Amino acid sequence: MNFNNSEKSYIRGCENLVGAVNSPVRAFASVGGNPLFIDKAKGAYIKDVDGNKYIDLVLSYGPMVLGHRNKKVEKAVTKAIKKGTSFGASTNAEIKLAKIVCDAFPGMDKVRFVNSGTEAVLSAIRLARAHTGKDKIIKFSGCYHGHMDAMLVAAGSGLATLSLPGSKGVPNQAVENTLISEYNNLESVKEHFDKHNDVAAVILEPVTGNMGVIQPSDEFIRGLRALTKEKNALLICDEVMTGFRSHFGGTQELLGIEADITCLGKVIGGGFPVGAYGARNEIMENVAPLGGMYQAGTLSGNPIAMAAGISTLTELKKQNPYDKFNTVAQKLEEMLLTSAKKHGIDLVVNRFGSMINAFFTDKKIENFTDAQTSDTDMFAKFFWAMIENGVFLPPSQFEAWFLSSTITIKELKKLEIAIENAFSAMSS
Ligand code: KE4
Repeated sequence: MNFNNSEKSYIRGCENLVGAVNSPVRAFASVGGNPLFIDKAKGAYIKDVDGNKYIDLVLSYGPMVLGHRNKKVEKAVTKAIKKGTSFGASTNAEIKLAKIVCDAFPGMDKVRFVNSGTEAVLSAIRLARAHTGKDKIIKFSGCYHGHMDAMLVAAGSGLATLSLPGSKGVPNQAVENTLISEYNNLESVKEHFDKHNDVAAVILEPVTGNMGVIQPSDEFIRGLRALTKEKNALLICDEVMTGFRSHFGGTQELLGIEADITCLGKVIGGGFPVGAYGARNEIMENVAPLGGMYQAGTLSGNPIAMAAGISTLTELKKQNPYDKFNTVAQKLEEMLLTSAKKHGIDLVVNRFGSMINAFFTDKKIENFTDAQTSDTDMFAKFFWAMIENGVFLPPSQFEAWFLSSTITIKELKKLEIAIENAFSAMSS
């Protein structure tokens, strides 16, 4: 495969962009080599600037659940653009998307649209503090909730990949109210509540994607819900990645819990910058202009992004691809495990709905410490071997791979061959 044009773009990109990227994970730091530059995409496929074509399991880290250039979404966006792109005033499109989202989440009466998952989380944390009058926030190591100061403590995703414990530029004062627990370990949460009576909220990814895919145990997730209720703390489910990916609504519903505040992003923007946070009325009425908690945004509720979100969720509801996602993910898991076993490679596959990933370890992966036993060098070899075989995976052991509804038997056959070729090359 030739990557000459990507390399030229990388060199040019380094002139005026930091590391030639606008988000660290795109730099391919943890898999080595130079990043790919993408030219275009359609359906289940993406093409780089050298014309190499790949089955896309990155899907923009989640948003492209209908695949690239879905006809209905493209038509809706094109129509919206012809009416103007931004007004700084309310539009009916915001009302329409808000209703679709709130109707999909039993515990959500109102929603506020913002422009990214990070903005959704920082607003949700401010809201939890406003509603409870308390300051402490408990998060879980390995979970990533965007790059707000208070969350950049033992975060997963980019930081885990770069193995930085926090981030430079985050003052101690910004994280002194952030407490860290271990995912799937309820005791580690109880310990904080035993020591602190000013915990405003616990925030978690209801199924993680940022330390690879990890499901909560029933005992953990239900215990966490009960504990937060008992301690008058709010439960914030960060569904930026999981929202609408494994069920038309929140993963929380599949897990049998109801969050107090839910954060959303990715899928609800259909490839455009949209984040959101929502809750029942008594909580959301704290938010300006109704209440004293301030949060604002020039492009919040942007009409083009709303059109993309409305058409994506409308098409998603119509397609209802969730059983198919489970079937495709199960087949992918079987292919990975069968081929890894044949070539004597230690592999664990975790999946939940349309999120799946492989860990190069023989350990059961239930938390970030487990995930870190993965052999990231093996992952890097696998990543490039899959690129050579026409499959684009997220360039990090600590990311989820995503399925879109455009994946068919044809792509599954290609994936099976690619996996077998990759493991065969790695074991020889
Ligand atoms: P954004 O600010 O990147 O839109 O969302 C932050 C965020 C919040 N919560 C969860 C659970 C998330 O997964 C994310 C962002 N996810 C990463 C992928 N691991 C985005 C990819 C990137 O950083 O470039």
